[in-house]
Amino acid sequence: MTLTAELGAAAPTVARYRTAVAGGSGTFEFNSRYDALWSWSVALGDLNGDGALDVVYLQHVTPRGVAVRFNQGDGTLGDANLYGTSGASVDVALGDLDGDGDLDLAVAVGGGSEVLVLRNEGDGTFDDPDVYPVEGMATGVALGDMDGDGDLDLVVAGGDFGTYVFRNK
Ligand SMILES: [Ca+2]
Ligand SMILES: [Ca+2]
Ligand SMILES: [Ca+2]
Repeated sequence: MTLTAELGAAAPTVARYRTAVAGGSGTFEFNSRYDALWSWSVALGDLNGDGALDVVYLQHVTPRGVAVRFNQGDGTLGDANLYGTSGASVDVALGDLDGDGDLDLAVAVGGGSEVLVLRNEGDGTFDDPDVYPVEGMATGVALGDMDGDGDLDLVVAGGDFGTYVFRNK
């Protein structure tokens, strides 16, 4: 399945695992580095719909937040757009959570004991997040259609307090 076809499909998509379309040896050489303050967790997805994979990572220390760097089309990345978080965020997952065809973000904020959902405005920018509190620390987040109704649900690792499932309404 090509990236374009996958992102254009009506079915919910989670941009975490992909199959290479051609070749590759499975060994790597360093290419480039971009400045960040304690970069933590990383995910790829085409957030602005231009066909090129963009990069999302979490900036773990002040100024804390969710950082988005758009792919310039040649694999190089532009400046970071930073969306602030109250506490230190530790994990991010991408998927179309509101079914409008663009990739949204789910972020586990360990320092704030909450999960944030940032809905894509369509161009890879994000308004204020929806906040879902959990007990203890949120330590990980994953997206998938848990109840088989066609939309992506939210599963959160909550440290000592267990694992939480949030069903998409
Ligand atoms: Ca893009
Ligand atoms: Ca969306
Ligand atoms: Ca569902």
